[in-house]
Amino acid sequence: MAVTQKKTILSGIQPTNRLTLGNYLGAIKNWVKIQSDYTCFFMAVDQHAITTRQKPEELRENTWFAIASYIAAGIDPATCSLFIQSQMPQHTQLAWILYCNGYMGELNRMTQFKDKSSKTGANIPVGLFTYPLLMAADILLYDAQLVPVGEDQKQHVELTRDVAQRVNGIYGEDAFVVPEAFIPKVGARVMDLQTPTAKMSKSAVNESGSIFLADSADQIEKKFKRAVTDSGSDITFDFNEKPGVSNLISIQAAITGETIDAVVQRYQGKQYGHLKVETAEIVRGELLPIQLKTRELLADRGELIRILRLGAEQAAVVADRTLKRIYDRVGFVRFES
Ligand code: ATP
Ligand code: LTN
Repeated sequence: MAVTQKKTILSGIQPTNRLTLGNYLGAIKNWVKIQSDYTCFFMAVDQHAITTRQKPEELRENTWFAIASYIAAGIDPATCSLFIQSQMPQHTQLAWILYCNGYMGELNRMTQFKDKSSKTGANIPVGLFTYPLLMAADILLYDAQLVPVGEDQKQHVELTRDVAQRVNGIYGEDAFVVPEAFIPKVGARVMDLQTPTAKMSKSAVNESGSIFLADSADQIEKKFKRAVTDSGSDITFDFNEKPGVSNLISIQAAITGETIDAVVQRYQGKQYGHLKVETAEIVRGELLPIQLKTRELLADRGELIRILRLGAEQAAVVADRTLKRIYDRVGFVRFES
């Protein structure tokens, strides 16, 4: 009987703040759904996080929180490798080789770099510029075929493909596995509740537009009640005409698993107020068990450490293999130990 090997997926979130509903619906919930079909690597990318200034104590706490949230949301540490990026030195080792094969011009075209560097003032950290190549290293190190990310990260995965193909052209076709972005259909883009034309983000200046996974029931209710809606009173789905209303509809669909049309149907003849209150209820119901489990896990660091040690060990098997392969291809002297 032919043994079909599972494909490998890898993804990560920056622990730059407490995670948001956007991170959950755009990333983690999707990971949970697909985890049994793939060999999975999920991490907290703390090295990416320091491309913007972080307070050390907050970064550490947010990193623990991210890992606890993954598990609380349903990532199974017995079948997925869960780890923290900075605990795997192989990522920056491979990144150096990619820095020598990526081009200034292609990094300059990255929209996230343009956005973030426009906000730093005159002193733009080098890491903000080279960031996509560290992300490429994260992905290529594990021979990942699929990279589950939101729309906003597609450009970085495209860059990873370009660099991987370039390296393969120079050092041999099987140096790297060329990955693909894997973008969920529903819930791919959760928008800010106050500015529904911008994506919900952990580091938004106005926190009332973001739902954090740690928000209380009361905070969730208040934020949805104050959510910006649109002119008119009909509940229809159209991100150009009605971004606020459409955002609430798509949040509901992402949680309940209904189609957008089914949610719209449920609101025929109802008002914006109903939509807001019920979206808050649905979000609260989804987050409550995750919050309880996260708290439990954070109170037991010993268990989290056990999970992370195991994840790092599993990850190291693949990462070391790739790094050796690439070191040999590039021409670095290596002694077998
Ligand atoms: P920051 O505000 O620090 O830039 P962020 O909240 O945008 O962070 P990232 O760490 O950049 O989040 O993203 C982690 C993952 O979550 C990515 O796969 C990203 O596509 C997804 N994601 C982030 N925000 C959203 C959102 N609003 N809607 C859907 N997916 C999102
Ligand atoms: N750049 C991504 C986070 C990230 C990532 C990765 C995602 C870093 N390395 C590897 C997928 C695979 C972000 O900001 N969301």
